[in-house]
Amino acid sequence: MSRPTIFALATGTARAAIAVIRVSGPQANAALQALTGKQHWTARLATRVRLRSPATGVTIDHAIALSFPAPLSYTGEDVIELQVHGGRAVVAATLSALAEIPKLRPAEPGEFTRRAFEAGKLDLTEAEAVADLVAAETEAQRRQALRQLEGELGRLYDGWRERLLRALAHIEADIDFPDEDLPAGLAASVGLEIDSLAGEIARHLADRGCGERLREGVYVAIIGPPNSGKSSLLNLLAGRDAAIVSDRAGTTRDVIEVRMDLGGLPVTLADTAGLRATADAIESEGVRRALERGRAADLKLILLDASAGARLNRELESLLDADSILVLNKIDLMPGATFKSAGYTAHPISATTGAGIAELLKALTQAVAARAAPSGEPALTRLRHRQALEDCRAALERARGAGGVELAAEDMRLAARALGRITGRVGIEEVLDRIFREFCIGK
Ligand SMILES: Nc1nc2c(ncn2[C@@H]2O[C@H](COP(=O)(O)OP(=O)(O)O)[C@@H](O)[C@H]2O)c(=O)[nH]1
Ligand SMILES: [Mg+2]
Repeated sequence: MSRPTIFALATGTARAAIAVIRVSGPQANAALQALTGKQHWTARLATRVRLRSPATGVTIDHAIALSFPAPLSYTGEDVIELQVHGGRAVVAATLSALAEIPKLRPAEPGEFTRRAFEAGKLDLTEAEAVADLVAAETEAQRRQALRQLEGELGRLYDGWRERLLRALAHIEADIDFPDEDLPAGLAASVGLEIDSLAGEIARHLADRGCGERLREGVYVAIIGPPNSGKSSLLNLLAGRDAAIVSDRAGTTRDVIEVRMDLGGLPVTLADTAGLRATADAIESEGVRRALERGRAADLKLILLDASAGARLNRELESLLDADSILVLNKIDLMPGATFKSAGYTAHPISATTGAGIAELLKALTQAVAARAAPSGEPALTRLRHRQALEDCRAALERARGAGGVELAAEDMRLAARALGRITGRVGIEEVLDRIFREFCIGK
């Protein structure tokens, strides 16, 4: 039985000039013929067509059609792409016309890319990079995703795996032909290779999570007592009124998040409820959430009201660490005052006049860059990869300590399998569904 032919809108659902609808599978060309009446197509040549409903013959739209015959297509199957006018009704009518054609069904999220992976067009790290590129909001995220799409990570992990398999082959030769005269020093050289691989993997793992943070965004929480101007600062940095500002203490009760682009790096900036003891049940839940976000945040902006004495309460004191930037707000109320702080560098600002904001932004951008800026090295970008690499490293360590070649060989096989899981060479069935579920439909 041949696999179903799938179709989906590849572009977003917002109204746009053009929408692209993709069809992939053995019936793709039949579908194109059913919609256009035209039988012969030049591969990859944009052709103007009149799309009609196969059921009623009624014209749906004037469109551009492209045919990508297998195997020179994204999925490796016959693919057609229709560029229709981007209105909702045009898209809906085209999709329902496709649904009427036998053996066609709507695609699931990531199904096109899954087929591309299954056809060997991409390895799993490259497939994941497609999702990252689609999700990339900032320049650095785009660059990281593109490097991964171009195979940088896949080559690194496959390269390690191949070295490991080569070392394993030496050991297996020793097991299978114990009486043969294997080159002297073989066991020692295999041991050295394992050490050097384990060292490279350990260095790759010790990247302080920069690649993963770049993918997900650096989380920055604004924390402080009520009325210190946290919501005002968030609005100022975000450039819009995302949070309610009021002179009533206890106004912000939930966590409000905005996405920002700081020098190409993605940041989620969170405004939180002011920290204070309160009898109000909703407000105290807000305080609990504020503390939780503060502890989990990559960076904290601890904001105090300079005109109110700028004292740290016990909760704030406990949050102040190397990931904190201390900020003194409302300096406009204290003209002529100088701000000296004991032990900490504090940034004096006014969320009302904008004084000091440029300097604060500079400090924040630097702190974000220290946690997420890409280095020249290929970066670890996903927890899935990290876990497999940890498994690999643990197996390599066991191999080094194993009492006998057979046991060492088994651990090396496990280590190689852990690496193979990352690029999708082995043991992948259980991870595929999870990976491709995270995609958009149409990709
Ligand atoms: N004078 C002055 N007032 C400010 C400044 N920042 C905030 N405020 C005022 O302080 C009050 C509390 O601000 P808000 O942003 O709601 O504080 P939050 O409770 O920490 O979120 C509001 O009346 C703001 O207008 C500032 O830099 N200078
Ligand atoms: Mg507030």
